[in-house]
Amino acid sequence: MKTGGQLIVEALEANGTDRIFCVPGESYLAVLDALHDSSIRTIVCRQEGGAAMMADCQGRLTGKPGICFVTRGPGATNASAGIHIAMQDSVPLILFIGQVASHAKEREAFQEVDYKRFFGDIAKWVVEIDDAARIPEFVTRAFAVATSGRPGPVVISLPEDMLTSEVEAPEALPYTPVETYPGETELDALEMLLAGAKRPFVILGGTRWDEQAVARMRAIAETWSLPVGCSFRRQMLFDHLHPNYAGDVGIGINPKLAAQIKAADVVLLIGGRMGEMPSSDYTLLKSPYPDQALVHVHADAGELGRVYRPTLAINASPAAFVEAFARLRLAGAPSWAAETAKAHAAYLEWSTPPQTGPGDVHMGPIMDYLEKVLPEDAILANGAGNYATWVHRFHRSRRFATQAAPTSGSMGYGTPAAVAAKALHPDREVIAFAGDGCFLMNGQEFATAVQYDLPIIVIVVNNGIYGTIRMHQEREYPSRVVATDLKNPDFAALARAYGGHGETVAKTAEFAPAFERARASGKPAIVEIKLDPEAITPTRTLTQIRDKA
Ligand SMILES: Cc1ncc(C[n+]2csc(CCOP(=O)(O)OP(=O)(O)O)c2C)c(N)n1
Repeated sequence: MKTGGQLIVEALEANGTDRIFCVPGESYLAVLDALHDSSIRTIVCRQEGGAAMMADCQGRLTGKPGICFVTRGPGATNASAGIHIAMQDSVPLILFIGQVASHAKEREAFQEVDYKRFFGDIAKWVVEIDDAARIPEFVTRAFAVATSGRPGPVVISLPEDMLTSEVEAPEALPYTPVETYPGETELDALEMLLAGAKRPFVILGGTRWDEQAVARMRAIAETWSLPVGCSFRRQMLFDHLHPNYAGDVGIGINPKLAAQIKAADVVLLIGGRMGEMPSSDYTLLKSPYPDQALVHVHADAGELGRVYRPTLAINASPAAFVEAFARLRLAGAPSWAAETAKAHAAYLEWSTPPQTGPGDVHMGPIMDYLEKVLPEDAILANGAGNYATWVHRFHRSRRFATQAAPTSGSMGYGTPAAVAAKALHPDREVIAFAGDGCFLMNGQEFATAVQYDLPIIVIVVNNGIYGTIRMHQEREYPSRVVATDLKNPDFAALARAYGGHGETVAKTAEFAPAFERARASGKPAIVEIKLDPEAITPTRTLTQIRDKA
């Protein structure tokens, strides 16, 4: 006989879980108690949104579900921020929620929420376990659902009395990963399409990639001289210094790259959904009928033909697809090789930062410095804000599993993601970028970094405004500023108050020594950059935007 709490922990162990992120609650004490006897590492966080984002980052970097435990009601609603991110980003995650006891259900008991309804639209599957004997079945199924097809978050609600009940249950067996391979017919059709192509273009996106798949894709690009772009916030899928790399298909895309994609005759979209942001609001590829012949490769058949009618639909995971694609050969030399080289030259020009700008701190030289000193395997995390443009446009990503940024554009992601990344890879450098607005959405997880001795460096780009919104505001309603000014704390002092290391950078030249002191401190650190709010984009000032409105 075992308690529900013990069975949950055993099922997690059986499925290979080695850590969980949580905020405790009295609703799932029986699970916490079972964790006491387990080798699973428990990372206790400061807010459930941060905990869920950590689980998302774990899932994003490993391809295996990140695990998060929260309490009912307020815990679950806080965690929803991370669930939405995992959903939009196709990241495997399992959120366990302590639920009210069975006798109290449907009375709007203390902190009671109907999770099927609450999470219905932002989770892949939501289930409540009423019989502890079925825990092994449901937990293993949750792993299968979270990782198969298009991965995503699963929510499991755990009534309190179910967790304390003692039952006999079958042993939990690990989930069986499901692979989806392309068929010979699809590969023949792909070969034919590429044989007739004059201006092909490859866009990589989505999840279900791994290091080997990325290496295979690189070899394919070389064999076929294909120009390759990475979808919004999927830059870790292709080496940016590779001569076939054409650029980031994201927000504020290089106009030359946009023109190249629009003019392509065949677009090979591997793994991505080509949503509103990467498609520049459905203009690069038109929905539902693209101008280009679209080959769409996706692990979930439900995504094929959902937004774009593809010329050729291939239901396969990126990893399985590139394995098969690597076996195809082109007859003769590709006619587009010169265009591919030109596209890379255009990328290099686009990703070279300006060296000056308004104010005393210039982000261009700072990005140059980071590019020089950060190792190729450093992990960069960020949330949303105009500051992120500096990272996405000027960081030349080299390797797989080095990026953690939500395509949902959720603020507050960078700091918790960095904590999870550092816990996963203590030997690698982990840098979070945040705006002043972004940081304070989940900045309290800096305390988690201190608690677990995880020396992340958070670069807070402080311009004293919710910059992105101010930019839109000045463009749409010039000089009518509402709700976008911020009065901020002293971020370096805040870092020290938490027990970390703090630095303030008010001039460009101060950045390098400040960053090196942060690195040498061996502590979690915040490096605050005091950026002039006029430096709202790498190329335009707020005043220019206002004057042009
Ligand atoms: C959770 C969340 N809330 C609100 C927004 C809307 N939003 C997008 S960017 C932004 C401002 C970001 O400000 P900051 O982090 O200071 O960066 P900056 O743009 O100034 O560089 C806001 C409020 C969002 N994307 N996510």
